[in-house]
Formats: sequence, C-alpha cells, structure tokens
Amino acid sequence: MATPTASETRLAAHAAYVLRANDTGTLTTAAPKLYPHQWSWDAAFIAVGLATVSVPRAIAELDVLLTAQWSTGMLPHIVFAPGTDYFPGADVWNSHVSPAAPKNVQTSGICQPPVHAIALQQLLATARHTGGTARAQAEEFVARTFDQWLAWHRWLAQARDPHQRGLLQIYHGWESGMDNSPRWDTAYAAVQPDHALLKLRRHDLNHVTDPTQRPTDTEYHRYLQLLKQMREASYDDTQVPEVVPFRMADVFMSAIMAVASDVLADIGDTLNRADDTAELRLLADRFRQGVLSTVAAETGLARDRNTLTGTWVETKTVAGFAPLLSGGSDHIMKRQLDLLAGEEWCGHPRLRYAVPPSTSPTSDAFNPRSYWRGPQWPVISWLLYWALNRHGASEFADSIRAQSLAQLGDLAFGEYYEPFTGEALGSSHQSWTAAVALGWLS
Ligand code: 9WN
Repeated sequence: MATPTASETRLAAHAAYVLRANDTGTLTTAAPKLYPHQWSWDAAFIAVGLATVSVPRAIAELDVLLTAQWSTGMLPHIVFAPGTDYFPGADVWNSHVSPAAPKNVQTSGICQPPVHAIALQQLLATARHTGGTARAQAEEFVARTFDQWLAWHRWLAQARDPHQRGLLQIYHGWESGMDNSPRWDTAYAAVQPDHALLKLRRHDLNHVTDPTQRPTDTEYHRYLQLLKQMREASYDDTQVPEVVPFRMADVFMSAIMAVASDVLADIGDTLNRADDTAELRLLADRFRQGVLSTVAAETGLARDRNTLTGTWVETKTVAGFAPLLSGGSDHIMKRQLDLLAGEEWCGHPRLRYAVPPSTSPTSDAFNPRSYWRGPQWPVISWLLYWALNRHGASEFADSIRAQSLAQLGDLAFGEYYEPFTGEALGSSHQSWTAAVALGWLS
C-alpha cells in the first residue's frame, strides 16, 4: 500500500480517537449517546478497526460479546452495559425469561447478521502483519473461541433454517440490522400494536433531533409489539415463529452466513478441525445456493421472501446485491457488478459519492434522509468492498474505498450519509464508521 497522505493520517487519528472515546473500559458502545451498549454486528466491525490500533483491545471486544452467548449458540443483538439509557432497554427485553440466556449479563433476545468470522479473519491478518505478541494473542484467541463461533453458525443453520433452504428466517427487522428498510414494509404492515404499547419512551429522538432521520412512531409501535410477543414466548426458538406475524427470509443475512461460513472454515483449516471445516463448507454452499435461488431474472437482484404470505419483496434495496457477498455464479456476479456501477446505483448522476445507497434513488420507496430507506451506510460500503476484493473485483473495490474515504473526510463519522448532499446523518462519532475508516486505511 502507498504511503498514507496527510489527510488519511488525520482521518485515521480521528477514527482511533472516536473508538477510544466510545470505550467504556469494558466494551465499545455503538455510538456515544444514541447507542450506549454493545451491538453484535457493530462489535465485529469495531474489532476490525480496533485491531489496527491494538490487537488485545479488539480481542477484548469480541470476548465481551462471547460472554453474552446464549446456551443455544445465539449471539444476542445487544449486550447491555449497566446503567445507561436506551429504549427498549434491558428491562423491556428481560432476557432472563429464557433459560438459555446468560445469567450474569443482560441481553436482548434476538440476533443480528453473522459477520463475526470476517472480523476474525481481519483480526488474524492484522495481527500477523503486526507480528510478535499480537500474532500469538490473536492465534490463541481464535483457537480458544473457535467452538463458540461454530456454535453460533450451527444455531443459525438449525434454528433459522430448519428446512435447509439456505435462507435464514428473521422475526424482527432489527435482526437484519436494517431496521426500517422498505424490505420489511409488507411484513410490518401485518403487525397490530396493542393499545398499551402506544405510549413510547423513545430516547433516540433526544439525540437525533430531526425525527425524519429515524424510524417513525408507527414503526416503533410495531417493533415493540414484536418484542412483546417474543418475550412472552420466552424467546424460544420453536415458539417464536408460531406467535409473530413477521417472518421473513432475509437474503442479505443469508449471504453473510454463506461467506462467513467459508471464512470460518478457512480458519478451521488452520486449526486442523477437518470435520467442523467440512460442515462449515456445506453450510456455505447451502446458503450460497439459497441466495442464488432468489435472484429475479428480470432485474438481476436477489430478493427477500415473506414466508408468511409466500410473496417476494421486489423493492430495489442494497440487499439485492447479496450474491456479491456469497458468490457462486460468475454470470450473476458479472451482471450485478454492472448493475451496481450503473445509473440506478453507484452511477446515479445525483450521488455526491459513488457508494451504494441503502435503497436505489430510482425506487418509489427511496427517501434520502430516512435511515435505511436511502442513505449510504459506510459499514455496508466496507462490507461490499471486502466482498468484492474476496471475489476478485478489486478495481471496483478500490473505487468504493476511495469514494468512502472522501465521504468520511468531514471527520463527523456519521452513522449514515445523505446520498445527494453528503451530509452526515443520525449519530455522529458512530463506532463502526470509525472502525471501517481504520479498516480502509490499515
Ligand atoms: C436497533 C447499533 C445499531 C445497528 C443497527 C441499526 C441501529 C438499533 C436502533 O443501531 O439499530 O437494533 O436502536 O435503531 O439499525 O444496524 O446495529 O449501531
């Protein structure tokens, strides 16, 4: 890699500072005020960034998450730090209604996309490059925790894809990590909130004062209704699908499962875990095929499926590019690369930075300020960048990196960005945005 420019050095220094400032001493909060706890997929991206500064600190971050692992293997989507305000907090989730929840930590009762093996791979690569004790510590960590990551993948495969279709089912938009994406509109329309839930205790709007950047109250009512139904079912893996009206086969999460299973298998190979590696390769193949089976011939995009109604989601969101993560078909990859570079996506003439918007600006569902309904998310740009490099599309990956670094040059470390103006939206000093900046710069 070329010598960093002065602005790159400045960006890296600021990014490292953001991560340090968001460190509670135990875990790195997802954002200073808006998200004062640890989130599962945030922690993975944060570890990628932390590793470039301190390998032991990156390891500590993942260790906290693993301490909260449920006995089923599930990694919960939030690990609560004590005594901070967030809604819905630990009291609302009440994870201890489930016998599978850990006793000494409070967590949520749902999961998020399994990007963690990607973080392990990056952690190992950074540590090997650093050498010395960092390398030994990372290798010891991976060997010590391999069974826990394996249990996580096994749980996803068994609990969320029991019929082995290669598509993970989710029961809440929060599980996708793309909470209010138009991907979930039809499923949420079927959720009828109880009257008692209409009075919300939202804290997010104290920190993001422009409500158009956040989900609406109507959306929150539905989020809370699903949470209540799941809590009343004790977050039980077989009960929950019986009681919630939100049942979606999430194609983007399934693609992450495919590629992360392959990456975990690569790590298993280095640990001489032949049987487990073979199992992970089968999982990778199953989910790769599942993702490819959703691609619409007319649009070339992958689709989520509402498994309650049996209908496909046709809205053009970034999730349509799931095959760029999972791979498996040269023909589909080629078509998707052309699409992604084209006018409906990164080549849209009004974009300030040529990185993927969460929803295509040509879609009726597009809203440039509203959270997952249009803004660009640096963390998603990084994930696609990583996947493009993995699948040999390094030129496109380089362009996403360069455009992203320009976008992050405002040093705001926004949670997401307005695609036409480049304005940072949501929380500033968002940990995973700082982390992926470090990932790009390392
Ligand atoms: C609910 C922490 C998380 C991310 C999600 C993002 C947002 C939470 C919220 O923040 O979700 O889980 O309160 O809005 O959508 O992807 O993990 O950064």
